[in-house]
Amino acid sequence: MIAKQLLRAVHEVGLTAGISIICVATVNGQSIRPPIGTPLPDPPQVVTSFELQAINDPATGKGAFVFEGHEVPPVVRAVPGGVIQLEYVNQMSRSSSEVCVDGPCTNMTNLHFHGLHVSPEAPGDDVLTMMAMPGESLHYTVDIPADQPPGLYWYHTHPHGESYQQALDGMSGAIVIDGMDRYFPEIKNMKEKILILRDAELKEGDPSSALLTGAVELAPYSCGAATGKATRVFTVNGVARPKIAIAYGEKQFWRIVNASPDLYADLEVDSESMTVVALDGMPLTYHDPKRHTEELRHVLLAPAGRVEVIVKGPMPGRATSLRSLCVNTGADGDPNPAMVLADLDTNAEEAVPTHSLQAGPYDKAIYKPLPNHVRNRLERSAPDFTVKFSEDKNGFYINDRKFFPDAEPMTRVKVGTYAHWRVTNATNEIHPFHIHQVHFLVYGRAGVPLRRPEWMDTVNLAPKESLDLIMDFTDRIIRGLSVFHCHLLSHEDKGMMATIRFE
Ligand SMILES: [Cu+2]
Repeated sequence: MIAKQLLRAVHEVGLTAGISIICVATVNGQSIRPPIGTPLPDPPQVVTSFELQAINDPATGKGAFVFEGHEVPPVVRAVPGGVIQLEYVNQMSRSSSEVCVDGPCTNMTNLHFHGLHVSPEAPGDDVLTMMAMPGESLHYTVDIPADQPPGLYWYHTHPHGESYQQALDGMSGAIVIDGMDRYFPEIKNMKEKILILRDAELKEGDPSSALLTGAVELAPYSCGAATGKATRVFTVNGVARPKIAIAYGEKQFWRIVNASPDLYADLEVDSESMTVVALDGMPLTYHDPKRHTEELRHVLLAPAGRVEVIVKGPMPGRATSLRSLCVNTGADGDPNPAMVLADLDTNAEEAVPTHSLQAGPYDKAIYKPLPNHVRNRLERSAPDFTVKFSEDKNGFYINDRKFFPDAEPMTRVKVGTYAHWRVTNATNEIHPFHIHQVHFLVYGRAGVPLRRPEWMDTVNLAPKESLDLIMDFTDRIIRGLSVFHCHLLSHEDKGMMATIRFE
């Protein structure tokens, strides 16, 4: 109730002032607060050739991306078979006010193109040797294969030891590989909305933090086994609880990425199921032409996860919101309470005209069924490789080792093959497993087949859970040294990452 009153007050202040941005920038350590309750902004879009600058925001000192003079990272739109050309200029300061794992952040930075089946070597999706210190630049040429599944991907920085802080500051953006309508022609006539979930930090005793928690109706009670207070809420395209314009009964195509370094989103639209068409950029039908969409009441998006859904506008008189439900992160996990992410608003104006889907160069949908004999063989075989996540007071480990850049690769795999991997979580908190450049089929839990196997590039592991995966190493372009890691980026920074050689 109080939350609703607060939100109303916020709206009224905004209306009276004739402006939409409420909270004011303050100096001396207080951050600039995101706008609350305004229409969902549509991020700018670029088609594959552009310059991006990394800076420190002059008011807050936080890391930020600048594109065409504004601190709004663009959505990169590309097609299968296309190329992303990106000049990445590090203009961050040489002395940082932010603290990373090993002391003050050095502001080194680079980029990862999360989920794309591209080369892990320079000048592509290389997070190991490509690194820009302040004053330096990197030129990326990312060749996208012709059979890249069309869908939602994203780019974010990946400097080991500083990934968490840069992701938390919002140094990330969406990538859309066009052509989803080849698989689901019905989306061609729908408005597309790209929703990027990031974080706004809460500070004890800070009045604008109270406004934020009220606005998103942050659940005051702890949930699950985690203890302590939530320190963050989600924003959507930089706004806390934006309004998403949608007409009664109108179907829209929403592409949602969780760009938080460590908050989980268990997404639900009130009183409606969501029609899921793709997970982690992968159309559900990509490996199975007979499969179409999936009606789900809620979808868990681990940090870095994406989902693409068809959402229907609410019936008259029914207030409908997009929410994140409570996520039980485990006894050693961080609190991840329920909150409202956005409101579906049948009266709201579109913030700016939405763009239409771009057609790819290919007429037909490409499918890549997993051969039955391969699947049967791998599912019955012992794992080719096991990943064990563990932690203690000194750090976070994969197979009892902390990441060390000069170490021998933890594993080597043959390009052109599929492999059975088992990922296990020996800790009392959840961790999302991610491997660069590769999608995998999550098909079993503790040796028992899952009812609904899914292809993903980031999968959550519950405490003490063990999952069986079929890794797709068949893309010939993916060759060289790469990494797999926990996508709770503070864990990655503290060692939960390892190298793999595709050879
Ligand atoms: Cu982790």
